[in-house]
Amino acid sequence: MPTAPPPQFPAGFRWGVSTSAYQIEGAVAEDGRGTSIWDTFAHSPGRVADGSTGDVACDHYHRHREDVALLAGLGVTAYRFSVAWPRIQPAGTGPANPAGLDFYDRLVDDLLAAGVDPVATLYHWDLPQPLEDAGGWLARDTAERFAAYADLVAARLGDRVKLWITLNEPFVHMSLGYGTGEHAPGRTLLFDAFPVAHHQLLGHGLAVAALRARTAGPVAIANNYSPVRVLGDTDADRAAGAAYEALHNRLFTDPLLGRGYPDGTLADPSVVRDGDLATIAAPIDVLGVNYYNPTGVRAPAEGSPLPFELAPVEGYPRTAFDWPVAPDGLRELLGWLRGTYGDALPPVEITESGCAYDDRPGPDGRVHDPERIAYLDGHLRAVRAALDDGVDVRGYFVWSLLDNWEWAEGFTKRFGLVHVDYATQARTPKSSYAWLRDTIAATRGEPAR
Ligand code: PNW
Repeated sequence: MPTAPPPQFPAGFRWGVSTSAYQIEGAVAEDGRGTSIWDTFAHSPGRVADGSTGDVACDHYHRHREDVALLAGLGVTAYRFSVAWPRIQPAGTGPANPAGLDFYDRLVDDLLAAGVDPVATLYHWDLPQPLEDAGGWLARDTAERFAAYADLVAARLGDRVKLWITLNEPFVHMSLGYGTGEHAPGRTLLFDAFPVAHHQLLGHGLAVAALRARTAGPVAIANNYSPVRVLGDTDADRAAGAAYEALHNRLFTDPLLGRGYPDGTLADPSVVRDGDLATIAAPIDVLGVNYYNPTGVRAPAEGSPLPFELAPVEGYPRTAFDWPVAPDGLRELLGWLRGTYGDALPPVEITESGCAYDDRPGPDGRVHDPERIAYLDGHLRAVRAALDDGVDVRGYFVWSLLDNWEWAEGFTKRFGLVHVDYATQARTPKSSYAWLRDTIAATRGEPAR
């Protein structure tokens, strides 16, 4: 257990937790919600580790008041949730479904009443199935549809949301959803999935314009980043590291910050049309950074279809996901962003950071998760170090408030500060919840060091 006093953060530093719609809401057939690609995928045999689906998940749709009370008790200043596109437009196009907007309207009001700033992500991977049937993110039209949906949400919530996030982790959506097929929609196109990158970024740029027209912002995107550790010291190893860095860290950032696509990625003029890069580079107010771990990269074996090979980074404790616990990687990543993009880098918020452990209530009915406390303590200290390095970090959101439905891992991975018993939906704060509450209280509102 950490014993050193918590680091201090600048006044106004945003303390938050994150969730996403399909992972917590359930109520998939209520109030006119349409089907998403994740409903289809989860209901297809063999796709999810435990055969589970998000049909009920944490039943947050019916229990959101209780969950807002948990946020208030934690003392966070912000809550990052996602809006389910199929609740707003069941078929992905057309007028808004009022009952869908009503749910998020109530959630936003309840958050504000509890003193918690609503941070809304417009897209956390739950594409309306009819849009996938029309080509999904391989189709340019989906970008236009996304902006029209953003407009509908902004028209209703634009007066109260304190930070807008267009897309969550377009890299993971492209690579696991359309590249390797581990996520919905389950397509296996490898590098032929690149148009999915461009159409998501184009959708982001068009949505930024829609949000600017309707709201005072601020506007962000949440990218997943992983510092690259080159394993091996040959030129081929270094070239593999650079190739992976272009794909994971630069493909979704260079064009946002006005540099166009990295060499060797998107050059096809039938995909990238005149004017697109200017749309994508519309200024954003905040760059959301989701960080979990560094990636080990080395030269591929001969005949590999990929220009790199991924390998475990050794020398760290590991989570239940077998991900290394590497807070130094967060400091390294923030330094890399600042060093690579310089003054073009907007202020940063850590929009996800967290870990899965095999948490179960003990004989006392409580969940003791000292590993998660150590994880959060280490990563907060890494953010403090990055601030001292001169990176403008404005907030830190823990993934996640609740144990929830972890995509292809189903219910087998628990990321929450609050334990959920899925049989009863009982919520039990873990010891990390109490630790974070006390840490926020001890650091909140202090003057900058
Ligand atoms: C993120 N990977 O997903 C998501 O934004 C969350 O919805 C998710 O629950 C959380 O991280 C924990 O996994 C990721 O394979 C999924 O590298 C997979 C990967 C990374 C992030």
